[in-house]
Amino acid sequence: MTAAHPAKARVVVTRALFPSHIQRLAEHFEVKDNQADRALDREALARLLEHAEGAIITGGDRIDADSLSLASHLRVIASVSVGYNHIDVPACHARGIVVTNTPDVLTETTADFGFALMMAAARRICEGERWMREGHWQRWELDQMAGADIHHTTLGILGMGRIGQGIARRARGFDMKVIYHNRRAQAPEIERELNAAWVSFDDLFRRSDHLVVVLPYTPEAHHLIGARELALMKTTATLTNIARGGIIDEPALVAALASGQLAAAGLDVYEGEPKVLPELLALKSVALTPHIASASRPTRDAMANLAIDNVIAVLSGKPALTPLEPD
Ligand code: 8YV
Repeated sequence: MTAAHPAKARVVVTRALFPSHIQRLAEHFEVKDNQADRALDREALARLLEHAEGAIITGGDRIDADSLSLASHLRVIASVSVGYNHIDVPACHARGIVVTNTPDVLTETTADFGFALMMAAARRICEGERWMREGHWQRWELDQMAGADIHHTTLGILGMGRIGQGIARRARGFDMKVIYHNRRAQAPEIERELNAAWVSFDDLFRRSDHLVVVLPYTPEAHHLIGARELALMKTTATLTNIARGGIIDEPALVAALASGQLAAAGLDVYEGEPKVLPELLALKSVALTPHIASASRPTRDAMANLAIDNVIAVLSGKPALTPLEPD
């Protein structure tokens, strides 16, 4: 008599992944994918999780007590993101569900993009491109699209974590002075390596020529940057956000840009994304991108593979590679 094969564990995927990811998952699990990338409302998400033992989700999927209400078999939720503000981690842990994210694999790619968006805002690259496409270019002018310099200026980093450090390392090549603010200063050897100095929150706003926001989004970080902070900034300064939209009070940012209180902004994230404030869309001095800081093909591939590795580990009784620990 041949032994019956144990049934494969059931894994659901909320968004389309690369075909190679689905193939990999199918070698191990019974997979319910979403390669058609159908939008899932909260009820559909809860129903999808109902029979699953593992789930691969992304930053757009809100996981809380409601979406977990039917999920009595779920053992692991692997998010294809480093940020996890969309997940009620304590609610998952209370149900014995391991939660994982994708740190490290996206650090360098995201730091590249933060630097690029900061440069685009300062040097008016998006504005110039749009203006050319609109057919405005007739002749050279001395002050045409004249923006701010990057080299030999002061870069401010709000949130000197892994990605912030990646941006600071890039700044060395541009001879920038680097200042940063975190609740706690980094170890002296890290500060030395990055040639970066801790400054107070207000000083970061006062002294930065280019301020890049790379802070995790927590309740304390909600609208951390509003009219008061923007008023501290130099009128020649730029503000770039690659963290989460909710960290900046967007109407206050619009007002600061419109009044000339701030020279330019680079935004990859928005509080109500994918909806964007019409006032932001109308402003020339903002470089806008659709939440793509981690979007290089190799990095998105690595992020999804890390999520898959986490699901394989947990569902085969091993520790997750990158678990989110209870606070
Ligand atoms: C993702 C991100 O693209 O990792 C993050 O936290 O913001 C981006 O890299 C996004 O969250 C989709 O899951």
